[in-house]
Amino acid sequence: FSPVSPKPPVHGELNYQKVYNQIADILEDNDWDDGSLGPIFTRLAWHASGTYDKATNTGGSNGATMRFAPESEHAANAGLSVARAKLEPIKAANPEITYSDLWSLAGVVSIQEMGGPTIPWIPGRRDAEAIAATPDGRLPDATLGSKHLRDIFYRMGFDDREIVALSGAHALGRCHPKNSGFDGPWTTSPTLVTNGYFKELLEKKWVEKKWKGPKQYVDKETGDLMMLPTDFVLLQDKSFRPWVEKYAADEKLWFNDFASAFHKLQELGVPRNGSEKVYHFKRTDEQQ
Ligand code: DDH
Repeated sequence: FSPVSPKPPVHGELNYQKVYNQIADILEDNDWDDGSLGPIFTRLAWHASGTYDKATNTGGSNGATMRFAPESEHAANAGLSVARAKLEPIKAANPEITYSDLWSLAGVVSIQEMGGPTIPWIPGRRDAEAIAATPDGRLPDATLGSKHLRDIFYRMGFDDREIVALSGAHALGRCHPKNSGFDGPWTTSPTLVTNGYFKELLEKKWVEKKWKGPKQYVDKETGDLMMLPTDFVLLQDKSFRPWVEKYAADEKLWFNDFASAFHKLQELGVPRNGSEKVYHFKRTDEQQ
């Protein structure tokens, strides 16, 4: 007999590894783009968080206000309704999880399952009403330069190294003319998290695409890969470029920096007291 009884299960405490696995199960989708919802889930998690403003402590992943117009209709969020809709069955199966936790968890699942680093994750975000949404213009505009990049990311509390580290997420996915006006993938493996974005940036010869669409770059050799003006800026700016070179040469360094920066991104504006449990999820292929 032990006087200490086992801790009773806390009502509503979710098995987050189970939710992780449920999201992992729906990632593969042969009807979607390159066969995975991982890139668009990553983008949803980023856009939910990237509205943060440190000076006013507004925006960020706490709230999931992109559920509502007008934030859902901000130009930067075009196309993300697909990601939100694809996560609805997971929300229905786990009604206790908030949308804000679900979207940020989907970002973690996607990055890990696509071969990226482990991203520490903390639950506890609370959903808010539309009134808490931030005004349009907080996410980066792909047509602008390094001053704009710094304005946007310094506002969230990131430095130059973190800006470059986060930009490496463009190893994933592609631009869709109907969403953003831009066209094409950044790398030849858009469903794998690799340092390929930095390698392509440095190694390919980039030329302006000749078309009626917005200014973007294509690789001269094949014309299959693309860079946005904001991607190209990382090569031109003397404080950004050294990090492009370091990350292209050392994937492990980038994985570490990316994991820290993505975790930080998802924590922006989330009230914490320091005693929260930090989760490190197992990838599905580590669970067999
Ligand atoms: Fe991005 N991104 N992003 N991005 N992003 C687009 C797609 C994806 C910018 C513009 C675009 C980050 C930073 C920037 C992902 C992740 C991240 C598209 C194309 C545009 C445009 C959308 C479409 O047409 O469907 C700009 C500008 C910046 C910047 O200035 C830094 C960051 C920090 C991340 C991140 O996750 C940490 C991902 C993933 C995609 C691919 C989505 C998809 O559907 O595929």
